[in-house]
Amino acid sequence: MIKNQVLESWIKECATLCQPDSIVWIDGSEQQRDALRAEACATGEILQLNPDKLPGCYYHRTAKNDVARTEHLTYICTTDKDEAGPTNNWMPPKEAYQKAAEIFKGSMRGRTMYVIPFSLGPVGSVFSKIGVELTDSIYVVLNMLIMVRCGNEVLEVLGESGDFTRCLHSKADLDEKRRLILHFPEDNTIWSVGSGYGGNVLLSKKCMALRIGSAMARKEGWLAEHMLILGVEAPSGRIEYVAAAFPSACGKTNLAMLVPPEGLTRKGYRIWTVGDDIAWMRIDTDGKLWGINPEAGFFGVAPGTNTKTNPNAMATVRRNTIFTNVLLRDNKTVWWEGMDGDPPESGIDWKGDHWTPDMLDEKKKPLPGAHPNARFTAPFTQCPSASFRWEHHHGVPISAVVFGGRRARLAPLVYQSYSWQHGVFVGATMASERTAAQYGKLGEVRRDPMAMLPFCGYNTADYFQHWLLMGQRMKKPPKIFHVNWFRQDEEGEYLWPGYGENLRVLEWVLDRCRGEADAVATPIGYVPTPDSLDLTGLELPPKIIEELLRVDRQQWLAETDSVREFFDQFGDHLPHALVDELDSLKRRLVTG
Ligand code: GTP
Ligand code: SPV
Ligand code: MN
Repeated sequence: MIKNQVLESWIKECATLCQPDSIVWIDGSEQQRDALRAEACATGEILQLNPDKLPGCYYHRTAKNDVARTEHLTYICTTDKDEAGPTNNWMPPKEAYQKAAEIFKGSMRGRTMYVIPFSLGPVGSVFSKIGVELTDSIYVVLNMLIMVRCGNEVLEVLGESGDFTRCLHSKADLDEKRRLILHFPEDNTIWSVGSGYGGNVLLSKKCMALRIGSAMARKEGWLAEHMLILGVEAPSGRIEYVAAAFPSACGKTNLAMLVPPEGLTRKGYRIWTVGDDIAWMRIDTDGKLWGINPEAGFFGVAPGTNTKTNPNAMATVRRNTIFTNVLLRDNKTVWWEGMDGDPPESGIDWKGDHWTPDMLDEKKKPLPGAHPNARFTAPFTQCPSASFRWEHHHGVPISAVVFGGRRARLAPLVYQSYSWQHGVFVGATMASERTAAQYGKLGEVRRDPMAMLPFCGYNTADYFQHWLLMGQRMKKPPKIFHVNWFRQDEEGEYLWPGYGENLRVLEWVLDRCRGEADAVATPIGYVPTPDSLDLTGLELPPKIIEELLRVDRQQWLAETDSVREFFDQFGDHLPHALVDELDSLKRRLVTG
């Protein structure tokens, strides 16, 4: 085995700090995976599900206080506070290392430290980056084995002198007061302690692919984004790719795995899933933007997933899947709110308590059996719509970039920006209602630029500038759009049916990229004419369509005030181009 001295001495250093009883290298073999599963089953860390109904599937429950990313305990640790910017929590590196070391100290006594070498992106591709995660959790190891390419082949590419992101994780005692998720972009290092939940501990995901990744991307001139990538195959056989950024739990996995509604299937449309959460994109020699999905698995939201909303996800999670914080049925299968069929008569809920569907919580609302942020971890290749270009080392060419949020009011179903610069403004000012994917007040509207608010590893204003520069460097930049599947009526009912029907909007988006669909120029951008959307087979009254596409000047003017406030916090860092865009928007809204 090739020895990387820097890796060896870093592992030694971490072992001295955490004091594990032993160190085990993850080689990526089935044999080792089986042994780890058996061990975790023996300790109760995971439970094997019904092997007839859910072969290769396992069940895990996190601690009750540890069920979503903890953004308030997540820090960007740079020497200069300005580098982290006003939207990130910041700690000076020295203080951060010291604070976390106190918690890491001896935290692995009586435990094994697993060494997981992994590659984000196909092993050896120009896009790819290597990381090594050290963890004391078998649950983390088993998830990482699904989520990223792990093991010896990665060490071979790393070689004797290759660089890698140093990811240290310990559950420690899972105490919220002793939990920290720390990023050190200057040292290419991540330290996470005190949690056992997904995005806090699968360090390849949000921590490396986005926070450290975005900082690398700025330096190296590419983009690391919280985006799905999908291919739309048109009746002619032509496939065009769309990258879309929606905040957590706002529909990326669903859109990425979309099944065309009947009307459009008949037309001959087909969807190819390239990625559902993260996109790394570069400008290729043709002057266009190309993207890959750096991951190898899905860590998807379970509640709401069923054979109608997302049949591809349901097919994906039938085997070799880890279910976290869902309801455990008496027959050792799983259930969650919004799954097909009736709720089971009884089961064990995500907290580990006996559950029946008639139980109520303190507010007299039905007591959920699964946590709203319950997740499945499943291999990418099991998805029936998995793109045949998924592992292509050049990735796929991106025709359109789509931003979207969850907004009951204001944002129409879809609109197109006037230019790349305007599109960056649209992304920079997007907002969404808070979901269960992070701690905080549910439903509160917050600005979430490019769906990266919790994931940008440096000053968000500098990130806007980076986006502007990327556009200037491209010969043929993708067109930029904004969508909102979540517009509601006065009763709180969704106006748009969503899910598969969203393809109707993608069709318009791609037609626009080719200059083949009609639109009206409004103050906020191009909005479809009602006839330019193919709504065949959808029984939506014209009044609803009108409402979905309506741009309310007064509401948008109020929005510009809130955007100005949002921009103000960035001071000198904010690119002038975005202030110009805000002024132009206001002018268009006032003068029509
Ligand atoms: P993360 O994994 O947290 O990044 O989430 P995500 O963006 O991948 O969201 P996901 O696709 O898992 O969807 C989250 C929730 O939104 C689920 O409960 C879905 O059922 C719901 N959802 C997704 N698409 C639509 C849609 O078009 N309309 C409506 N009304 N709900 C949707
Ligand atoms: C998200 O919250 O955007 C997720 C889940 O994709 S987590 O991995 O927890 O970040
Ligand atoms: Mn996500």
